Amino acid sequence: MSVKSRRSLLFVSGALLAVAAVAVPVVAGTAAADPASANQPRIVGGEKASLSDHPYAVYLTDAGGNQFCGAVIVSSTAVATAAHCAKAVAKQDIRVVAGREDKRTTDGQVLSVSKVWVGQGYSDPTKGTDIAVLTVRGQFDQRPAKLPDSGDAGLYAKGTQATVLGWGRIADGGARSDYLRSAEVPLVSDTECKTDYSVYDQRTMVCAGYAEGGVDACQGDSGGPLVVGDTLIGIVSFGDGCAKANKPGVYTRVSTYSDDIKAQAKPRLLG
Ligand code: 4AZ
Repeated sequence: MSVKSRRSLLFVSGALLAVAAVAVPVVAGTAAADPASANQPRIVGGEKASLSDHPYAVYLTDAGGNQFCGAVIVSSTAVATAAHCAKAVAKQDIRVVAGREDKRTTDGQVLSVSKVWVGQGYSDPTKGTDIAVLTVRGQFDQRPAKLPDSGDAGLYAKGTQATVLGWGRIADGGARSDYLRSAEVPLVSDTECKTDYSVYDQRTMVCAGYAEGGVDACQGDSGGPLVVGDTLIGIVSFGDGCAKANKPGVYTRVSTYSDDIKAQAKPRLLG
């Protein structure tokens, strides 16, 4: 979520208002020269993506079918998402939509949620541990993303090109994207991200984006995947606006939570 919208979100109690505040996409934006839009995400790029390349990309809706976040399949019965997404809507109202590239269709599956696990100690995206696992009723038809293991530290090297995926708003103040979109963003070093964000914590977060801005995740992409190949390395968490120079997207560092995610993702007899 955006640093600036976070404060207002804390005072919103209604689920629908929370959805509206959380909800907006994957953007490739430019820091607009137009002063009227300089402070808002300006989505000028990114591209339509295919679920045949990224079948594990899913989105979350409320009971009314309004998309409010992304998520990613991690087993036949579970998705990972951001903790701030899991907490935005009551468990009984969360739906996981899988196998649907275009929100206007009825393709794929809509599954309800039987269990919500939130990372231990989570309080706020800027304090880290913005991770949750939702167990669904039923089983996904799509294959899961891979989780990083201890041998995958190299995936987090500065400059690694990663892919962020999501369904979100793609025009300044406009409607969210009907289609899944993707953008390629390079990973940023811990030292650089710490200069960009004083709250940056290299144990629980990782940053991606160009110093000049222009390509980024944005509101509504929260909870969605940042992948290298089919390996999930990040979960969209927060940022200062979207696609601004020296304000890369901040993602939950999935490798820190691989064991927790695996434990939660195990198919259970009951659930
Ligand atoms: C959000 O509000 C959000 N530019 C997600 C990602 C970013 C900013 C805001 C990163 O969901």
